[in-house]
Amino acid sequence: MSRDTAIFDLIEQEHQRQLEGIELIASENFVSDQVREAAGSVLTNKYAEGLPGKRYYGGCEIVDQVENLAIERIKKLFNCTWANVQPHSGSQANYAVTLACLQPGDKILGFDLSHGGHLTHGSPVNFSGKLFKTYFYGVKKETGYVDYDQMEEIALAERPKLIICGASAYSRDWDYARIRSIADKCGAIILADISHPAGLIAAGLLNDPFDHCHIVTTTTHKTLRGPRGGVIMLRHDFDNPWGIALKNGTLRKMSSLLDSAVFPGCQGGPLEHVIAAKAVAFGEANSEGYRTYMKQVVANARLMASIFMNKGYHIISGGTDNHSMLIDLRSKGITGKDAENALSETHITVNKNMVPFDTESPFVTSGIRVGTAAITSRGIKENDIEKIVDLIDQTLMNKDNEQALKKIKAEVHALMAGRPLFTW
Ligand code: DSN
Repeated sequence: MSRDTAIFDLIEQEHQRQLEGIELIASENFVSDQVREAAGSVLTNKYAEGLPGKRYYGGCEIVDQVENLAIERIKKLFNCTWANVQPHSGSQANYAVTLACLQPGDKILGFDLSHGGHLTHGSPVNFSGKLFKTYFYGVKKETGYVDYDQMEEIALAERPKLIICGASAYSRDWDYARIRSIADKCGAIILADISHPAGLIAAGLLNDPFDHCHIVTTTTHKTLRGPRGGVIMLRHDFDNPWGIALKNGTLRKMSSLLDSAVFPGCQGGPLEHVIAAKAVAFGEANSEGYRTYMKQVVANARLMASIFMNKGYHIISGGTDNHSMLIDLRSKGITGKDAENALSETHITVNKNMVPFDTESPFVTSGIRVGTAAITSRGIKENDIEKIVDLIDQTLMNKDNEQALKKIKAEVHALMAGRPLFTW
């Protein structure tokens, strides 16, 4: 069979795009060669519906060991007692949690998408908003920090069955103990979706959600630096509070309901090649080298936020505790859409993002979200951060000047030249 040059040429073009540009999308990262090798392995050929040791197909004795390794490694990483590593994505993981915990029409209290939340936390255009009755808390206008008083007020008035914390565009740490005290007052289960800061939590750089939140989900491809995918975890398993029992009358454990919600609830065959790549990434994350990487991600983000602020940019909440920041561009008279487009001209990749209390539509937006996980994987340290902020600022200030943008693009390529995608 001849080589499919149409596809492999495109893959090589994407490889070059990744090598040459400055990648600042807060949810992206660059994986190690071993993660890519596992994800592209012959395990893609195998069907393995079910769980290790309890499959619906023969020939699973090897993939059982792969999946068990992935489970053991993530349990060690987060000091938890149970994990399901099969969700194909973070959205699938969150879907499985709602399937395990809720009935259609039940109430969810989540973080407002336009304040930094995620589609699966109750947005009306997502399953979470279509199947459930949803309520939202947001950030305080004056501070940009989560408004826990508002969360409590809505929780006590509406008594949701599930409170979701976690975000896609929020640069501050979460007060999980406060959220637990609110949930206990209204009898809610808490889902912490730690997709963005998972790596920082694993490295001990942020508050630990596990002791306060009943269920934790994450994606594996953001700060965790693994293949695209999701995971569900519990530190403390518990009897489900809804009286769902086995034939012998014993209540089913939450872990058992979650396993069933993933398969057969919302997925078929697990992607064992991706699970192998997850196992490799979890192994890498269980190391001193990874913890050093995470500390550098945070140091780079803090410095970047402070340099932006010195240049007159408005960072929501006035800084960052994690790998990301949300920049409100209204003071500079530029929309998020125009900023994203201008930056792509100079080969700096960001995404336009709603800012809290935004007056623009989600297609235009007033802000951009910036993250440092990917550039740090390429070896960027503090001494390059000022240059990167300068290149962004120059691009935005010259967004209609083609000649200036060309010159900036050449500087971007020079800064990234010779850097591999992944450095350890
Ligand atoms: N789309 C992801 C992000 O960019 O944060 C969340 O799913």
